[in-house]
Amino acid sequence: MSIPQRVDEQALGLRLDRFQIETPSWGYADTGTRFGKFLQDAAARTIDEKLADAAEVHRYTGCCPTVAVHVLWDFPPGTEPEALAARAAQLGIRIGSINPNVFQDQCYKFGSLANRDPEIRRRAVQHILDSIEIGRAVGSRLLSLWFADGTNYPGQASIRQRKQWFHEGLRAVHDALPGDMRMLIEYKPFEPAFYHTDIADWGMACAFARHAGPQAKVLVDTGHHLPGCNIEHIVAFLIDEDMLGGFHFNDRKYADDDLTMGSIDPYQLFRILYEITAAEVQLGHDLDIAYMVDQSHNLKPKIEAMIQTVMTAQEHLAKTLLVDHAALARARACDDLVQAEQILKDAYQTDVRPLLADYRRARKLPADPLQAFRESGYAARVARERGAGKPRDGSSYA
Ligand code: PSV
Ligand code: MN
Repeated sequence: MSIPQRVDEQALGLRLDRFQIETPSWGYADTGTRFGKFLQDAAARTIDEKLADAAEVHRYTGCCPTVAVHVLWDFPPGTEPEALAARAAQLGIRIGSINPNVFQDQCYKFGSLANRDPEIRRRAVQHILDSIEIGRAVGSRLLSLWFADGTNYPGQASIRQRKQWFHEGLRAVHDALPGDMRMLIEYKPFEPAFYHTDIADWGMACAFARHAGPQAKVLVDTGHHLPGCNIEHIVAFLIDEDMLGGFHFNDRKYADDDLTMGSIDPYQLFRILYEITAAEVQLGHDLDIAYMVDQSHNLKPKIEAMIQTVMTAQEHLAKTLLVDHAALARARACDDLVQAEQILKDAYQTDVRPLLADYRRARKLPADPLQAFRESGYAARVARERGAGKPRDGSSYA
């Protein structure tokens, strides 16, 4: 199916120009499952290498100028945030969202902001406040919060008490935000907690954000939903409440699988992005949403997988920009369900790859970023450099 004549390709290009996607530092490092890690020679070992890899993704795609950082993983003691920001700038990118980590230290075994020990709650808040300072130092305007807090057994703790502790902690964090920094609250139904999770779904995240203050919004990680969940409905609802702050893009088959965006259910990705486009068309302006990838590819080569993700995101946004909104309104006005669905499907089934190739050529980018990266030799070169001293046993490689 070809691009319909009524589509303004210039406007479509300009919307794509404004669709910037943040990639995660942790997506360039060796990762695994709880059963072990399979190492890749080319995987980044340090934050400098992660930044270099992120810069490669931006070089070929032109739409990934920022990198999300995870404070404990990327700022080992002695790291100068300003120096890191300067190194990113030299590579042509910037530090994006700051992700505090109040889940891996031993003290958080029974929770962070919901820990029954006030000293641990205080420590968790302090770490987040320190993360805000890092954000300030690197020029970031996004604090992205995810908590592993929860319980494993009925009776283990008072769910209501823990909720109140969360309100307190998040309010304290919000009070410390600079005026131009936004805080995003991410939810997840389970894992690592297996009975109840303190911020388990969008409604809880939304209530916590509202209670915390006006700079707090909800972050939707597409992998953090139970099977069958209608994610686009959540997205539409949050948009209408002016509470959608950002995404962590990935795909899932079973749980939080961290699979490549659109690899399992591309039509779902289209339906999610369509809700954004529909709202933007109706409102006449872009929504202020942070688009971020949260994927750790255990088996795929990391940079290639990231480029593949970004291209998939652009393709699906482009498809939503082809929807004939006027025809859809007419179909809805006479309850023509078949025609309404067909209008979405026509857009979804259009092959936008030639259009995107032209779009990229016009911006002096490779028409096929993935192919261009593959031909660049970067992966083989860094594999030689980084793979040399790497232990062969994944379990002993931190
Ligand atoms: C948790 O599953 C999560 O989605 C959060 O966003 C973390 O920051 C990220 O993954 C990395 O572990
Ligand atoms: Mn996430």
